[in-house]
Amino acid sequence: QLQQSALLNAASRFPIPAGAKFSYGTSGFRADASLLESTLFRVGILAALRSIQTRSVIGLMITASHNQVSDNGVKLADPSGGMLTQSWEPFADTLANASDPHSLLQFLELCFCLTCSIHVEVSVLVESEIFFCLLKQLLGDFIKKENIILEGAPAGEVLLGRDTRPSGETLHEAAKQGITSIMGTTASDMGILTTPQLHWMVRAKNKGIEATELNYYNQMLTSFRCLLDYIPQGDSSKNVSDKLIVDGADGVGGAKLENLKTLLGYLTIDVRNCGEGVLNEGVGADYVQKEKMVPRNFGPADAGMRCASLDGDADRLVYFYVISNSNKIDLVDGDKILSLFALFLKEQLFLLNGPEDGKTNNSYKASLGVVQTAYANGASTDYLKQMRLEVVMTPTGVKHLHEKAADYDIGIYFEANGHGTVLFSDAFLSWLEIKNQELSSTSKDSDQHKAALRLLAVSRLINQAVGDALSGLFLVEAILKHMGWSIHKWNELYQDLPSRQLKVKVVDRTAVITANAETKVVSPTGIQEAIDAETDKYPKGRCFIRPSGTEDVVRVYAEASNQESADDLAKSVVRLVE
Ligand code: NG1
Ligand code: ZN
Repeated sequence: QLQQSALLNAASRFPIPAGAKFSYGTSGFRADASLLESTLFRVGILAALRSIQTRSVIGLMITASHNQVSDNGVKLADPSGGMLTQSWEPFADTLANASDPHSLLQFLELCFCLTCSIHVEVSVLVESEIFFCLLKQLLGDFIKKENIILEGAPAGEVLLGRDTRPSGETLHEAAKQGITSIMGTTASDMGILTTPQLHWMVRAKNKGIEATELNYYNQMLTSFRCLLDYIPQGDSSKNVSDKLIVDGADGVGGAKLENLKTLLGYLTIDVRNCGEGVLNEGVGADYVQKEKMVPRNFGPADAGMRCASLDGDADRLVYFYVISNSNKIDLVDGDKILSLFALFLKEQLFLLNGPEDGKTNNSYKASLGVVQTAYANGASTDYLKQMRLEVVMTPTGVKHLHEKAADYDIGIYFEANGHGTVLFSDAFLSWLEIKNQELSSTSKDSDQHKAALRLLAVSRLINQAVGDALSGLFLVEAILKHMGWSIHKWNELYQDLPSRQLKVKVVDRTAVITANAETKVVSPTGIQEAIDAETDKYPKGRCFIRPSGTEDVVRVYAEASNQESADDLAKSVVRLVE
């Protein structure tokens, strides 16, 4: 049974703000923090139901990532630690918006394909009077539709995390009330965390692993040190500077890294923007990637040094170096991180296959794939293909990339903005564990054995649940040391095509519908032909538009052989959209 009185009492404290419309987009709900209490309460309810249905622990993260400090947001982590299953997103939308009869009706239609009689009945109800009844009915119907058996089901558990935004505390309280109003579901407060830490904890807890922050750090640092232990002997790694400067975006990631940095052995990290300034303002991975300018507290004195930037909730990572005598940077973005990881992992797979590839009794042909979106720089895609890697394109949003990457034994995905990770299949990992044991008795410390150890270490270092700036950073650092590469050498893998990204405020962004991994507009008609005609005017021109999933805008991306052309192409397509 739903605890009706608790639910109704709590619901009355979180009315929906007038005129607000919420949509569970690329990364959950996001809005000005002052509008979000009712949403957090309802997402809390949804998380509790998901936990009961899956009989697993669910995560609820309160963050608006790289957006301004006055914004906030919420997203759910499913039992695997990945994003909430897409089939529940419409329920999240309807629940978050369910004070008006129209959205309730949509929900009911979704559930039962209802008849006109109910249509009339619902539409005559007056909003203010029926709020409680709607919420109750909504949940009741939803519970039936999703076959959530409440009776006899163990109580649910939801892990709650939040970033450093001041609004996080109040929103956390609203979410907790929503969670605990469903059948004694527990809300476990994990405190202030990076988004990937919470996803990691959900995954760990559901696998029976201790889901503490300390355990997260231990696993990361042990595998980082293991990778350093197996760096090839020689001079080249000695040429890699031991110093790294990190921009923490004045968010949660910088503070976490600050705690870790004394435990790193060879690497000396200078963490700046740890929370003393305004979150994401002139700092952070999004700013660095989009503006290509030095973040606050960086300047000409840092010229040439290896620098990295995290976003506000530390699930994005980009590298850069300051160009001499300027405030401009050379960006080493998610595409280059992906390329670095792909080269390293391909090399390890090659070594692992060993001299007798295919002839041993215990061989395994592991598949390796890389996943990108249309925002990946065209030069990166060309480069990856030249390296004979299998490249797949998906729509924007981690859930799409993650799902594709999971098709491979080793699937690497990255968005150009620095969100990505490496996934290992269970089948490959089980085989690798056995192979490693075999090699440690037959050919300990051979190239093949070291490759097995490195691959196992990467699978433990890199977050298997979601893109993670901290674990990504440690993997980059270990690989650069392994390769003996400076950031400059890494950046020379290929040269980015000049690009420009712009956004257009529109009345209704959902009017733009795309296909082919967002590279073609199918509606409104005629616009794609106009974009093609513009693009054809520029050598190496490429351009696409898509509705943002996190902001009320349509995004325009253009690429061309020089910066002026990329700018012109983007601007002319903006005019087409306006
Ligand atoms: P939208 O607003 O849907 O473009 C942005 C990023 C995504 C992803 C999400 C979640 C770009 C162009 N888009 O989504 O890649 O990171 O935010 O944070 O960077
Ligand atoms: Zn983020």
